[in-house]
Amino acid sequence: MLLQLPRQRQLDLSKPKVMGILNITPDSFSDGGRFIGHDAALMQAESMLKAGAAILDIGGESTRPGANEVSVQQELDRVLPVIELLRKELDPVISIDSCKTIVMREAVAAGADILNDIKALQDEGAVALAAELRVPVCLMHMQGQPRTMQQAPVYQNVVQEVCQFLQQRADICIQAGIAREQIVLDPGFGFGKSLSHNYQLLSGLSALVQLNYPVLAGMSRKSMVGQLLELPVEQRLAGSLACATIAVMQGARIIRVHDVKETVQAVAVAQATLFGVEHG
Ligand code: 7PM
Repeated sequence: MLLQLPRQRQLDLSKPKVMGILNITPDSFSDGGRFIGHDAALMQAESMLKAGAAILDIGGESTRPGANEVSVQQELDRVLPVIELLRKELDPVISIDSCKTIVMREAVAAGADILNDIKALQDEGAVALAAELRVPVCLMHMQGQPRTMQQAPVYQNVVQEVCQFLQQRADICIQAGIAREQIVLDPGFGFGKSLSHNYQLLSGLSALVQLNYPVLAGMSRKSMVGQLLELPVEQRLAGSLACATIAVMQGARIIRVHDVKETVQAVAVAQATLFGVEHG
């Protein structure tokens, strides 16, 4: 399980890795002035890498559940300067969280290594672009559209349906020339799923792992933690760590989180349980 990144680099997923979330939105680094914002993004990136993040996921908040649409130009203006800055200053592995083909293309040109698409490359031209760019892709499952998906999600068997969808998308990608080894699958926790659906998916995550692609799981601070425990977003760390641990124990290889330092510790415990300890 070795993802081939641009510029002759690789990401080894034989052991689970932590992906740190770096949201580039006006309110996440609120200041009005772009330079202070970029400074704050750089500092947060530096701290996540120091805490052990293997990947930084950069998003311009285009597709958050219930969120307002962001224009392509706005998204480009938000993410491109930060990608260039990170590439120059820290040279981390960067994924671009976007479903817009223009943003994907420009982000990779600016230095992004991985495409993270919550629409699983279903937009016009996205599969062909990923094949052309030869970068790894994360395909995520979502039922419905971001603005309305949480209204009444319905499944007969959520684990089976998510696996079926992701297997189909992976097949389409491979047919279009994307290397099998460059595909990561993600069940899309919270994207068109009820609380019960989310826990059925977490419980059955090993079924997705068995499709034989690296699996990414993103549950950090999500409502599957908050709704269950009746806690606001700033008190969801312990629940999120439990989710991360349970996912890694079933074979997930990338855990997408806000709280990198704590998650790296939880993942290390799960990893030692699964694979043993190296020394001592
Ligand atoms: C509001 C609600 C704000 C939800 C942000 C979110 C995933 C992702 C997101 C995921 C992959 C968040 C989500 N979630 N990409 N992007 N997998 N691959 O909590 O689960 O960050 S946005």
